[in-house]
Amino acid sequence: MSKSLISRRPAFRRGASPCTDNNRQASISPLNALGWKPFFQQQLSLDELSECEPVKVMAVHRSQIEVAGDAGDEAVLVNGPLFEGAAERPTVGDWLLLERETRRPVRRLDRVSLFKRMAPGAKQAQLIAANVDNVLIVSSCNHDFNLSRVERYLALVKEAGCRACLVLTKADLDQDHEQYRNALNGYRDLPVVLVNALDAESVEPLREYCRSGETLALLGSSGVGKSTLLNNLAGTELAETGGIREDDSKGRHTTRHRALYAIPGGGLLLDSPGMRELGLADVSEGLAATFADISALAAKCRFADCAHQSEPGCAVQAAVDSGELDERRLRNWRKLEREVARNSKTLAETRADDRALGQFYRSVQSHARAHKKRVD
Ligand SMILES: Nc1nc2c(ncn2[C@@H]2O[C@H](COP(=O)(O)OP(=O)(O)O)[C@@H](O)[C@H]2O)c(=O)[nH]1
Ligand SMILES: [Mg+2]
Ligand SMILES: [Zn+2]
Repeated sequence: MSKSLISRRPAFRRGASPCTDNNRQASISPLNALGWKPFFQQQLSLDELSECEPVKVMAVHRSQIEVAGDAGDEAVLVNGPLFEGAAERPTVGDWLLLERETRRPVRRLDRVSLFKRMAPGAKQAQLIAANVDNVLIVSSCNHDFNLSRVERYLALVKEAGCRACLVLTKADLDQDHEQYRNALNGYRDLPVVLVNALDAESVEPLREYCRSGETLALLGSSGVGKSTLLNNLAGTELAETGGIREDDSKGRHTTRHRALYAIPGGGLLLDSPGMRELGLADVSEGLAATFADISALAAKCRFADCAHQSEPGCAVQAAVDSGELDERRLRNWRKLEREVARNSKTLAETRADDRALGQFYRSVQSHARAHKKRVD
């Protein structure tokens, strides 16, 4: 890639760059403010240490990637694979190594965490974000509030090993807060914060999730107030917000692309467009952790292969009967287990197809080479 493909610019989200005075005052290097950690540093060879520079992917567009690093913010144009052997495009939050002189991406560093989803009908998982530390699961105090959806997000968050907090927005519009608190009684390891996302003071408790050097992701349906939260935490209008369309209450998709925003004096915040379907794939452990209570009950069933339907001695059904286990929760666990199994099968088939196709190309190439040698 030639140098002309790279454009360097000053802070692309002005007033909110991690290189702003706020961080300088706290004497945090730009890289550390972006979340650079020993885990990433250890991956660099001696050559790479002298010849390359790490940058963080702040936004991914069709033909360019916005990155930030010690040198400020710049855009890397993408046409074709990002670097030799790159199987996939990087995602927001990824760390890339750029060649210092040419600003050409050399490789992507291993990730601490990765969020991905299966879009409906897709054969491959779509990457959502990498290297996220904390997650705010955002729902509003209205018909959007849905425990089964919270459990879906939790499976994803636990798989990635992130810390999560449930934020219930629009608390100013609904005064019956107790119903939400009661519904969440059983979720002891999930802190719940009710906020008016439009009010700066109200969102203050959420700052502990986006300290300097940390990356916080906002997950939730469209229209629940993710961008509003972001703007209030940043203290400036960084992301566009929009009202919910009255006719279908589906929410206008004002946030069009996924991007990381630097909070002055704090960490990075990921805002993404609402994903109507967050299909789960490769999250077996996260799912087991989210429903650990059901697994614990299942261990007490009389039969090791109990399907928890109508078998005698089923501890899971007994817990439903006694009211200890919510039947909705059991139904959702079954549904998500099936979904994970189905999507994992699709992913495994896609990988096998890709491998077979790769082998086919290699054999065609080697035949062609052998033929050429004979002709020569
Ligand atoms: N009254 C009230 N309105 C809110 C609150 N949070 C968001 N809104 C409004 O809900 C609409 C959607 O918010 P937005 O941040 O764009 O949602 P997003 O799609 O999740 O990013 C906007 O009109 C906001 O002003 C809240 O806590 N209280
Ligand atoms: Mg938004
Ligand atoms: Zn059972």
